[in-house]
Amino acid sequence: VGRKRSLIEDARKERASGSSSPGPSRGGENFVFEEKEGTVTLNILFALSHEKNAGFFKTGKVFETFEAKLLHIESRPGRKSKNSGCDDLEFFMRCEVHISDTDIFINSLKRVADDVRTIPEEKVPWFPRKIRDLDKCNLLITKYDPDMDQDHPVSVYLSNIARGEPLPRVEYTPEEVATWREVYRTLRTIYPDLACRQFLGGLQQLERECGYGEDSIPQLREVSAFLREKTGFQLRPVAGLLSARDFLASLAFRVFQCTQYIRHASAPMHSPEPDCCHELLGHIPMLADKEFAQFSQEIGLASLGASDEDIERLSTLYWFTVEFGLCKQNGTVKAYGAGLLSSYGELIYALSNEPEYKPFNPEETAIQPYQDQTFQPVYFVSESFEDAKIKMRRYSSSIQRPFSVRYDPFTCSLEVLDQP
Ligand code: HBI
Ligand code: NLE
Ligand code: FE
Repeated sequence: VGRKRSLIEDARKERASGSSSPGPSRGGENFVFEEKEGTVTLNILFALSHEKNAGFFKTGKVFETFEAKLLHIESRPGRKSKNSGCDDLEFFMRCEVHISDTDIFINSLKRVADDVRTIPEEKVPWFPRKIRDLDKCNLLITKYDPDMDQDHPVSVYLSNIARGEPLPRVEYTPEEVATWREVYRTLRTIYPDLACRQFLGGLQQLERECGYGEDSIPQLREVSAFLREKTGFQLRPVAGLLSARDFLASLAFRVFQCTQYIRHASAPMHSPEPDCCHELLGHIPMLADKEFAQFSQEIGLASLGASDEDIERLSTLYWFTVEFGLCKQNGTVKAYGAGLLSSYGELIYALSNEPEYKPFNPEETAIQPYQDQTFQPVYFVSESFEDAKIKMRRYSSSIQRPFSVRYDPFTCSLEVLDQP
């Protein structure tokens, strides 16, 4: 406490002598944000030149003295090091301090470090700009529980888009192929009555051109090549559930993240989590349709840099359309959602008169609570694909973002245009 007092005194003297600008009280000229319970969060950048190298520990003392709660720390070679060859470092620290200490804290840092600056909070969450940035999404897997499937080992491969590696082949066991056969055979009998036209068309092409059938589990490598020719979508193997933000972002690049393992043999008719039956039978035939591919990409584009709340709403919309959507065709209701088309149990149930139907309307659908463990109690019915696409576009354009994005298919990258 004594030390803190003397630092504060020093800083006060400095301020009184006019060597640092006074500024208004709370935070002064510094960027402060997230004010809560008397503390503020600061993003601080500073450099330590070669001569002041021991200075890092002095800055640590300042943090200690002001009881700054460190939230994040990063270092990188400083700007000066490039020109002069000296090995200075730049530090980025995010921390919480008491509101009333803000100015003094920063002035104290200025005494031991160079180029001390506070920088405003990033208003826009990070998002991939180039297709190769999707490789950075590897580590953000949530909910993946390796203990879940002990008698059912999962080989996890993550391929790297940037390196253009061929998609890994998986040797499925005879038991796994038997599960696939059962799923394929039972679903295949009910598709003609219950699946939408686009799905049936896609599946037929896959059977003709891509070796789809009950005897073997198609490999992502072949399926990805097939899809690229049809709609430009490509597949990327993934070990389990990604965060909704990462998952949706990949759609913006026409990349679909696919699991490669198969559901447990004891429950072939429904799996709460995605598996290769779900991806290959539910999603792939739909992604071979141009209009649906476009619809999927547009959800992805709308998600880039969106707030957490908007991501939540978009993933709910994704859920009730791409996963569990129903649409009218020739006066009857058909399934186009992948979660339905890969689950014999839920496909029959969704098109029975048990569940509730509501008309698809993005504003309302986006806030419908859902659960992912068993059948949905409510489904949303679109008048047609075209109708769903138009409504979704209108909804997406109402999402507030300080920029707009345009996808350049030639470079597989985004043009981000600032909007003041
Ligand atoms: N991750 N691998 C994978 N597959 C999904 O279908 C998936 C996901 N993460 C999030 C997610 N789906 C849902 O939140 C969607 O509603 C976006
Ligand atoms: N319920 C689906 C199935 O059994 O195939 C999977 C849904 C994944 C969201
Ligand atoms: Fe899915």
